[in-house]
Formats: sequence, C-alpha cells, structure tokens
Amino acid sequence: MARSAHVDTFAADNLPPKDQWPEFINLERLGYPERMNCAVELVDRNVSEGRGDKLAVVGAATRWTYSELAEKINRIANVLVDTCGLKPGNRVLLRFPNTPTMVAAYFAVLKAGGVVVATMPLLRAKELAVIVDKSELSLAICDNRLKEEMELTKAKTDRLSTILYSGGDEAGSLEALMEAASPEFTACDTATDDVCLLGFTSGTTGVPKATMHFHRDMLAICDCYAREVLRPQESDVFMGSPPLAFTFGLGGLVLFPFRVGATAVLLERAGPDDLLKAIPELKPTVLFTAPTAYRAILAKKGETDLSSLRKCVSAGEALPKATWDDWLAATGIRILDGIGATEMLHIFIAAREDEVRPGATGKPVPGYEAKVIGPDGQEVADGTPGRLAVRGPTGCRYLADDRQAKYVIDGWNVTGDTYIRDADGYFWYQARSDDMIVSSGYNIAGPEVEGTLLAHPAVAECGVVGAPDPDRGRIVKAYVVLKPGVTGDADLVKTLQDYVKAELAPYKYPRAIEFVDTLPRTETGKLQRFALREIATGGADALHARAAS
Ligand code: 3UK
Repeated sequence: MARSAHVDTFAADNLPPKDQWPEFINLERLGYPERMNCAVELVDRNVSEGRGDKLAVVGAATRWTYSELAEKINRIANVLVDTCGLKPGNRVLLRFPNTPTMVAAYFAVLKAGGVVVATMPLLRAKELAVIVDKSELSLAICDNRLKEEMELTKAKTDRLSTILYSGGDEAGSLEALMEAASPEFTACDTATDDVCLLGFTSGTTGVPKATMHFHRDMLAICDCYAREVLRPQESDVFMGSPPLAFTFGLGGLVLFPFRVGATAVLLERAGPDDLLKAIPELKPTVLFTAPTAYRAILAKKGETDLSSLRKCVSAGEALPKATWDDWLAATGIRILDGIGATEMLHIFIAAREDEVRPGATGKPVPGYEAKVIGPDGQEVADGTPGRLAVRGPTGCRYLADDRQAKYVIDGWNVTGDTYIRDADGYFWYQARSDDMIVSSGYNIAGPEVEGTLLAHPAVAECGVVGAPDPDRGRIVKAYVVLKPGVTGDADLVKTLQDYVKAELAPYKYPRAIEFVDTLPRTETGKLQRFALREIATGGADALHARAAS
C-alpha cells in the first residue's frame, strides 16, 4: 500500500477491518500508478492533452471549457486550503443542485486531497446532521438557494464551523473568495488508495451507511463500465436526471464524460418534463435516467424531438421489457440497462447494445465477476434464483459499520438482490431479496408482475408488494397509476387481473389492485416498496379493526 497523503487519518481509521474487505480483482490490468489524484486524471489531463478549449460543463447560466473548469477548481482549492484551512483527509460536505459550480467544488476537494461528502438537495436538516456527524466534518460548501436547511443543520450539530455559500458576490461568498484566489494549484500527491469520497446510500430504511471510495475507484468505473460497455466518444454530450450526490449521477454525468473529454450538460431540475424540454434544446447524445423517466417521456414522445440521442442508460431499478421495447420502437435506441450500487460505486452488470437481451440486466461488466448463490453461500445451478454476489476492482467498504459483514461474504459483495443466471450467462433480475413475496408457499417477484402490468395500455406506473392475508400469508397486491383519461373501476381490476393471468403463471396475478395517483419514490427514483408494504399492512389492519368493531 502506498503512503497516504492524508494528514487527517479519519477515513483510513474508519475503513472496515481488512479481513472484511471484498476481494478486489483486475486492479493490475487497470495499471494505475501508486500515486494518483483523480482530479488531475479527469480534468487537468484534458487540458494537458490539448482539449483545453473543449466544452466541459454546461449549466443553466454557465458554460466552461476544460481550461476554465480547471481554473475554477484551482481557485476553489486555494480557498479551501488558504481560507478554510483544509488539510488532506478532511471531509467537505457539498450541498447543491446539479450545477457546474458543484462540479468545480467537487474536484477542488479531491484535488486538495479532501474527501467529498455530497448530499441530495432534498435532504432535510435532520438527515443532513446525521451525515455531518457520521463524517465528522466541519466544512461545507452550499448553494445559496439551499441555505435555509443548511443553517438548520448547523444549529443541530456543533461540528459545522465553516460554511461557504455559493451563488452571490457578497464578501465572503464562494465566488468573491475565488475571485481573490490564485488560479494555480498543485494537486495533493494522494495515494491511489486514499479515500476521496464518502457515498451515503440511498438506503430505503434504517440508519444511512457511508460507502468509502478511493481515487482509483473513480477511474476504475470509467475504465470498466464506461469504456467497455457504454463506449462514449469525445464528441458526446451527456445529460440526465440523477443528482450528483447519487453515484449513478456522478459517474454518468461527470466522470464518464470527463474521462474521454466529452461535454456534461447539467440540469438543476431534471424531472421527465424538464428532460422533455431540455433534450431538443441542448441536444444530448447520451442520456442517464431511471426507468420511470423513460416511461414518462414515452407517454409524451409526440411532443418532443429525441433525435439527438445516441445512447440511453437506465439504472436504479429494474427496466421492464415493455419499457425497453417501447423505447426502441419510439427512438430506435436499445436502452442499456445496468445494475449498479453505491457500494460498488457504479454499474457492474450490463450489456452493450449488440448484446442486450431485453428483460435481462446483462452480463458482468469486463473487470467484474458475478454469481448467484444459495442460502449456504454456494453457487446455485443456472436457472435457479438466488442472491447475487459480485466482485471487481471496486467494492464495498462501509465507514465503521457492522453491516459490512452482511454485504461482504467470503470476499464477494452480496447486493441484496435475487437474480437468475441463464445458460448463456445472462443475469435476470427478480427482486430485492427482501421484496420477494411469499404467497401460499409460492415465491413471487413483485417486479415481474409490475413489468407485466406496465405492458397493459391502461397502466402508467405500478408497484407490487405482498399484503397480509389470513389464509395465504401474503397476497400479491398491485398499486396502479392509470394513464390519463382511464377510469379505475371493478371492471378494470378484473381486466388487469385476467391480463396478468394470461401472461404469467396464474398464481402470480394480483389478487388485490388499488388505483392511486402517485407512488412513493426516493430522490434517486426508486419505488419505495417498504412504504407500499406499510400501506398494504395498515390497510389490512384498518380493515380488520373496522370488521371487529
Ligand atoms: C437496485 C437495480 C434492477 C438493486 C446505482 C447505478 O442504484 C444504484 O445504487 P443504490 O445504492 O441501489 C442499489 C440497488 O438498486 N438496482 C440498481 N440498478 C438496477 N435493480 N435493475 C437495475 N438496473 O437493488 C441494487 O442493489 O441506490 C445504480 C449506478 C450507481 C448506483 N449507485
């Protein structure tokens, strides 16, 4: 292991014990040097290789070339070190919508040897204070527009001593300090395995976990998934919806374009309607978003011109075959589904356009290995469902957390997903392992029923969970959002039930269907099945109480 550049050893001190690390494979093949700062590799290299005048990042009000971005980064790094006293290894909280300034601040922290703690804009003071305390950080950079919750956070913890606000030009603002700072900065001579990012998981329940990633990890995802599967070009323009605090967004909207000198277009608001408007205007060639957004865009496809798009990536949750088929019919593009995780930093199973099997996630990304294991930890036969286990050059390291021993088993990362591998080596997603519905002894995967319902013309969105049932233990219950103009009545319930029975083994059909206006989702676009389960459980209890009284 190379000598760390960290003066503040918090990150190294809180790595899991070595015997609980996953096995990292194929690192030699990537051939990274012992000393490396990923900010230099991802930004400065574009300048030194002659792409200084190339457009790096575009925001609502700014367009910076790689040279301009590199200068902003240097100025912020100087502010961090000279004004804020940042020492290598210190954590810095970032709180921004997706903007060019966030990107500059992100790389400034990395270049100065700090550790980035990026946060989702929608988080509240209560959640932010947990992150501040867990990361033991005292310094934050925050967009003016998110100041209120930042100040509430400051009041909740005694750690935050310095907050730089960005977006104004008053004395003391980030911009004023940058103006006065030098445009030159020598990168901190970090080790390739110095921690540079604490990625908090979008976990749906429980205390948040912080995953720890090294400088080399930031490049490894570019040199495995992006280089081998996505295969972007320098001329590409990237756009998408995930927040940069979600590693899906970080990789897809910043690291991947920067690794090849392409352009990142950042949207501060990136719901489906914003994408519909931005795509014809800004003409991205590569799109990163979640399955729901693909469906929402499809519903309004007549209203927009999607012809600039060349590649579309979907992750965060399973991409139903119906969505894949409809997108191909509408755009001629084969969506690249891929499963990733905050623990793995980015996507580790996917397929290139020419190798996609619609409905399957794909095969292990070059550099990664995957297998399906049974309850005893042994690999199961192809065709048998079991838990997904993966390993590669990136992997899970939780900051001081007992759950490390649950995620990493025998050197493999066990993601909590149930998968089936087919005889050709393709991996087929079934469900989150704890989302499998057991009804009358049958194992039913909610996402399979969802994918089927979504193919029905009346259905816009749906979520399928197990609802308690006195006879069957659980029954399959579907929460369905209908397309505009469709009325949810008893006839439609019967129609949808018959539809599923005709498409899947009949025991999987939803015995209960409820029509709703929206489904609960996380900021990363995931359906909150646990919230639906709670509703399903509460509903049954409420019913029971009424029957009893
Ligand atoms: C689920 C998928 C089926 C799966 C992520 C790309 O989602 C990301 O990270 P999270 O930590 O969640 C991980 C979990 O999400 N999932 C993600 N992608 C798919 N399920 N098909 C998919 N294509 O349960 C996984 O364990 O929030 C995704 C890149 C970076 C990421 N952090």
